[in-house]
Amino acid sequence: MKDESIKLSELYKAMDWTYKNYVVHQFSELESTNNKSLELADLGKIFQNEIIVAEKQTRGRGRNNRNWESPIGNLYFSLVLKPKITADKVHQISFVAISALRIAIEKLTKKSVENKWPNDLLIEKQKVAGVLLESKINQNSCEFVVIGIGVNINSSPDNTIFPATNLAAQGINFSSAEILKKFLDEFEIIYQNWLDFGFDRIRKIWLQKPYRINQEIALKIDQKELNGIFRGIDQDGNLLLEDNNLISKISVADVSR
Ligand code: BT5
Repeated sequence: MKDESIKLSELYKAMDWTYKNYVVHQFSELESTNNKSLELADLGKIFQNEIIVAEKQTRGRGRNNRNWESPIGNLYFSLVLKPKITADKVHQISFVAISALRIAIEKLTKKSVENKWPNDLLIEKQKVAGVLLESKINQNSCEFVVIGIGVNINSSPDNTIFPATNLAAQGINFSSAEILKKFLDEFEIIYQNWLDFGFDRIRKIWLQKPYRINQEIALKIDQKELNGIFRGIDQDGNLLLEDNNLISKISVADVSR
């Protein structure tokens, strides 16, 4: 693993550093840390617990290829994992990651941070971070997972559908390295918990701080809007929406309100 890491840094002029079991490849600019991680993982040139960081991204992505505003000053990284799991469990890792990030930010900042389903973090009801999980599946088993995370540290866009914020605007000052390290501290505990005991533990951690639980929410699914009461998440991370005393399970949507 060490030899390959060195080759990678020579090849791409990345600056490398290590933290615990993790190797961090730090780039000044990339299209997207997820794109680079997916490309390298596919070529077999990046391994479990390696992280790609970029100081800025020129084509940062959210879910469904949406844009993730990525100017210099915020944190953008992707962590590569190779868990021995079946394809149906892969999406659970995004709840593991966002829960670790929430706890990390709460511990560092002493601010209350909420989970907006499925994997956004809110401070004062505004989005401060998001996760984009991507993976390669081969015959129903997972070859690798890329956990992409963006945290707004110094700036946030003001033209988003759901309001955005950043840590500086909330009076909080931490460097991207401090946030990344704290995330890794929390992630290694929660990830191991998930591997050992399954999703139920993660579900409970996620449900410690859900945005608008037992309140009216609006969901966007493609062009349609659904309204109902948010009743939490099920054993697989689906959103539970109550309408007319009926509960529906929603696997893909945006909570727009
Ligand atoms: C997400 O998508 O929230 C996942 C964001 C993941 C970004 C990281 S950065 C490192 C890694 N490399 C990548 O290329 N991506 C990952 P989603 O839930 O689809 O939210 C996207 C929506 O959030 C956009 O359509 C905008 O409305 C809004 N948005 C864009 N940039 C934002 C920002 N910096 N802060 C808050 N909201 C933003």
